[in-house]
Amino acid sequence: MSIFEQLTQLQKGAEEKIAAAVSKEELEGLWTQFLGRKGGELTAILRSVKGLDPQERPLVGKVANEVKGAIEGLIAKRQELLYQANLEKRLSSEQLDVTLPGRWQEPGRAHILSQTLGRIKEIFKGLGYSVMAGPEIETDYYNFEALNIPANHPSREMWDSFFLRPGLLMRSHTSPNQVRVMERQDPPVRVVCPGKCYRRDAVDATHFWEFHQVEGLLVDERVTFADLKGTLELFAKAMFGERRRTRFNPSYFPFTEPSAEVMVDCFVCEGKGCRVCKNSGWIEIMGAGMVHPRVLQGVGYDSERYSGFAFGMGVERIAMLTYAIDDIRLFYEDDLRFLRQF
Ligand code: FA5
Repeated sequence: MSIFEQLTQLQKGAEEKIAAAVSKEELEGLWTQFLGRKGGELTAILRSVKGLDPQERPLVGKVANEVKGAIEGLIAKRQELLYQANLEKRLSSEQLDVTLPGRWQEPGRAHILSQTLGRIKEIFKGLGYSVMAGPEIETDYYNFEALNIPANHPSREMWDSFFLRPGLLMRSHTSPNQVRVMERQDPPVRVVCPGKCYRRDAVDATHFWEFHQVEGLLVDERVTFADLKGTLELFAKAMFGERRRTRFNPSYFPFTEPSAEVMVDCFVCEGKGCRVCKNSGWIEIMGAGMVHPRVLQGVGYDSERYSGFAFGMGVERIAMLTYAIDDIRLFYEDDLRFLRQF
């Protein structure tokens, strides 16, 4: 068989195989089989060119190039054909109905108590306070002793607590943070400490067994009760608006002297008296007072030189006043119909 016949035969064989190929991989295999540099059938034929008449060589080379071009062209064409067929198959099997409504992902949001806490912190940050946090599991020392509430002191009943074991309890207020902060730093101190508290209180519209407080503490030279009143009145106006009125009632806390209860007029009845304010027209939002000298001395402060005020506000009560919510239990029931409103 002449070399030209060989080449023609090769091309014919290739044409048949390429036309029958059904995958990209198969086509790649055919390319190697016919045109591969090492061991390809065309290469093998061309090797024999060496023994040819030198005058025939250029013609053989030309024809071989044509055969190569033809095979490459066929492979490319077949590849394109297979690709299109494959695409059509996929398009018809993976149908997409663009008229279907999308899957709605409802964006989450901060719980209303977190939002309220955020606002309280912002207001005090604006007044130059820093924000700190302390542990929820507290020792008897920080929760009571260091706050001038010795064991068996009758005022411990004010904080009916969940004890984990003797000497260790779920903190019943955020006031232990006063001591923790003062132990760590010298005056001047200006700090708010938000956090969860736990008490064995009977649950009603304004009491829950877990709730949040924000403790505030300011210690410096010449701090007076007027500073406390001014600060808290400013806070109440920033938080509730100019319309709400505040009132300071004399009160008692072992760690402040004098002490006060801060009340805001009831948002439900506007002070006339209702279930929420227990007919008093006022809702208590925090306890406050001038830090007792014994507490200052306990952390090594010079109580002659320094004085300070402290307050502890209930975050739930503040959220109730801000958003006109008449039952504290709503915060903890995880009812989305309620939570989605804020
Ligand atoms: C205290 O806990 C004091 N540590 C506050 C304080 C701090 C006084 C610094 C002086 C200086 P009291 O028990 O009154 O005080 O609680 C403070 C506030 O926490 C209350 O005004 C109320 O808003 C909130 N609170 C107390 N108990 C509950 C409860 N069971 N559920 C929801 N809120 C509560």
